[in-house]
Amino acid sequence: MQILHLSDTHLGCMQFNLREREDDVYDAFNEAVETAIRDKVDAVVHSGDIFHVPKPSGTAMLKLGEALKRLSEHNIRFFFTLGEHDISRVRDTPAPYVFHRLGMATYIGDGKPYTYRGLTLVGLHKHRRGEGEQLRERLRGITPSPSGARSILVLHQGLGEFHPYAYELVMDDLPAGFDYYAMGHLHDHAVKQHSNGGIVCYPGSIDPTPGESIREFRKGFCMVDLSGDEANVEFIQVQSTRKQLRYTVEYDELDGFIKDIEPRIRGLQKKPILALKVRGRSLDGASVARTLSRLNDICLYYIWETEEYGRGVDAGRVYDSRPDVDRELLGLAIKALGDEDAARFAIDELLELLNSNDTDGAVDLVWRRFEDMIKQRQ
Ligand SMILES: [Mn+2]
Repeated sequence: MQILHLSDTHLGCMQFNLREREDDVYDAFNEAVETAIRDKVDAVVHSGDIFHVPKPSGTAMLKLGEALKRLSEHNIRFFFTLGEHDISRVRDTPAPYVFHRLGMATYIGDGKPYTYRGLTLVGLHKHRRGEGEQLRERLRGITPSPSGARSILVLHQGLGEFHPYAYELVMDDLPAGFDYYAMGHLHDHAVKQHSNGGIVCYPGSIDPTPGESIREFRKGFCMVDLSGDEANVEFIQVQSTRKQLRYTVEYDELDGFIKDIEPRIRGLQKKPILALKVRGRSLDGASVARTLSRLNDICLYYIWETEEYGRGVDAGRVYDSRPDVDRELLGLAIKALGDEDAARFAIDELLELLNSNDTDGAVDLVWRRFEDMIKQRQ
């Protein structure tokens, strides 16, 4: 029994608003599908965030539909749960669920066990932070296959042991006895063995999404062999990936730097994306821009910032790693509201809707939250 596990495909997502970046995501997705077919896996398991938005474009829908058709021609079943990107805050049929209803894929986010070629699959759809208690309650009701057959649990949640502040669960909340915990939500690949013996694995996103900074990365999916005593996981890196590179360059050496990297960049199969920090004294922005314009031909997209010595860091400096703005914002909200749960609700859920001008969704969410609070007090 072998499965291909992938997650966070975010079909339809378009980093930097570039059509090429949308196509990159489809390329990566198709690569996973073709690998499943070539390696004759029994099933593909998707742990959620199939689409980037709850109302995906026709093209994104078509790409999923075509993939499902290819897989079914090779007798490979596609099982999935839903991530927060798939679920609309206003009541509607989630887009991936359409394929379940048409018999082209199997939704397993309802907590019921599914048996397939001797394997038991159970999953839950994404539960938001405010629903943590309901989620843990539902997990307590889930048990692996009693027959000793292989079983896997499919979830789209953050785990505290993998991500120190964006999580709803810890490993101890996971019901024991599953051979493999097919996780989605975190976009970096990570795998750990649970103290109960099972393997807990995030394949990560298949390509960088708009929230991820420009940096070098490894994106891919997992081949999971369940025929031995223990699940055996192999991470397969996507080959069609467009490289993203980050450099810090001295102003004086900028010209030489571009001459240096040009042949390397031309050797790549796809034009890369570049983030540059140019450091020096008495920087002339216009001259930097002129020099860098030579990158237009060889890069799909580049950004640059300057840092003037002696003047500290300019306001628009490029961070070496992703700044922890989320954490800062959350800290301030907790201070203001005096309650962590309320702060997480405000930042993670309400703010997101209000930012996209979804007032109806925000009102609906506040009502649901209010009803939940009343229920909890009864
Ligand atoms: Mn995601």
